[in-house]
Amino acid sequence: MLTRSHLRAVVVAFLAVVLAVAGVAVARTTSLAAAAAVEDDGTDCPVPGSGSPIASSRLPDPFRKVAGTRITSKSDWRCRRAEIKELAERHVYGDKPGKPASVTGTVSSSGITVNVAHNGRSASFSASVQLPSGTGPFPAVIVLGGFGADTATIRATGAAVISYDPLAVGREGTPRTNKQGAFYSIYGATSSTGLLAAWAWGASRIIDVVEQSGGSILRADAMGVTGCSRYGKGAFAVGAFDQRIALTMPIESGSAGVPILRGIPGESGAQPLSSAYGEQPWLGDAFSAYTGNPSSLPIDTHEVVAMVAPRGLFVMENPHIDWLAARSGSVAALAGAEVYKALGAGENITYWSDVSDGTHCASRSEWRTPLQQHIQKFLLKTGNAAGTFRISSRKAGNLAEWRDWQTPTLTDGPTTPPPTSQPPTTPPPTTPP
Ligand code: MCU
Repeated sequence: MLTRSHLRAVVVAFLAVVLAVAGVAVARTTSLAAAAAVEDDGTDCPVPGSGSPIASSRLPDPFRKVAGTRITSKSDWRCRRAEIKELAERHVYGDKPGKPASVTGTVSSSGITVNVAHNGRSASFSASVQLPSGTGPFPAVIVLGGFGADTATIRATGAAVISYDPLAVGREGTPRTNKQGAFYSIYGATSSTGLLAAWAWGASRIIDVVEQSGGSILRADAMGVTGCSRYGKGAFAVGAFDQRIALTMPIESGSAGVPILRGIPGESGAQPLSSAYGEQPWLGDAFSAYTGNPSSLPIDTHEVVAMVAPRGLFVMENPHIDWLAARSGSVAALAGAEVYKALGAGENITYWSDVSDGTHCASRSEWRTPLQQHIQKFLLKTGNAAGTFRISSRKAGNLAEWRDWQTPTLTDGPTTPPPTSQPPTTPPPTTPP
């Protein structure tokens, strides 16, 4: 007979199961948003060396592997991302080498020094630090260049600001055959790597030093990045290429930043690809093959957006200046968001071009609150603001015009391993004649 105490025990057990399941769900959501503990968690992935030019005016399918089949599970994304990273380096940015043989340095409450040595060459650079009030260790936002992001807005949330001058790592104004700065002192002045990948490499070395510092002042596991204009291009590359970055916030990045490369030739007034390639050596030398025909690129920037997934991404764009290619920017974010959604992380991407002030890199009241909410959600872990798309009607791209693929429903579990080939069954003995 079912007594009252039996009933109570059943209810308690049921509640325990419900709470445990909910706990797992919460843990999963949190871990989805979390940054990885390493710069690149796909170094063990098989990456086919093809990635030859294609011919497609539509955006390549981010879910289709180089070998031809589509991924089916969320866990497949890790190695698909590794393929995209390889294509992005080979065709767009140039190679971003991993951690050099020696990275040393210091972190203090006012600055970070970085010393790098590799293959008998060495270089150093530094960044300044401004702490928020309160007691550390603090999360930190790496701010590239001197304009765009309002550092007081960042510090008011309780995060530190690391002011990083990327020009010390990859100088502007040099010919491609004689690139300068800390990166090129190590990898050579004729390296085919463009400035954006060099800047990204420098930011990764700053994070190495913060990691090695033991975390008493700054936390390496709660890092964000931002920058405006050319430094928005840089911030986007920093976040895409280092999975320790928990929050990426490119501002008004324009051509060679977030906007889809295929969209730029058809977007009236947008900075042409030849100009983005030629104004400064921002992109890798290999991109010269594509300035006139981005349709043959085996990749586009929606997949660079997807490289950030499932980590926090807040893309800010200005629809008042044609040169900034905000329509192509909205398509990159919309298409990249399909990967976020497939990974169950649709809440982690925000795109915002609905702003009133047309000044480039202005300090905008519209972005102040979402910027702080993003820092709270992804760095301080005290908020959970929803991801939003606020696309200005001035420059609203239409994703349907740009894709011929649909977003798959990815399974949660690991992929079913391909059937292992069975040893041939021994044929029955033939009766001798
Ligand atoms: C949007 O970023 C660039 C743009 O690509 C360049 O053509 C222009 O010269 O400078 C912009 C910028 O960095 O402005 C501060």
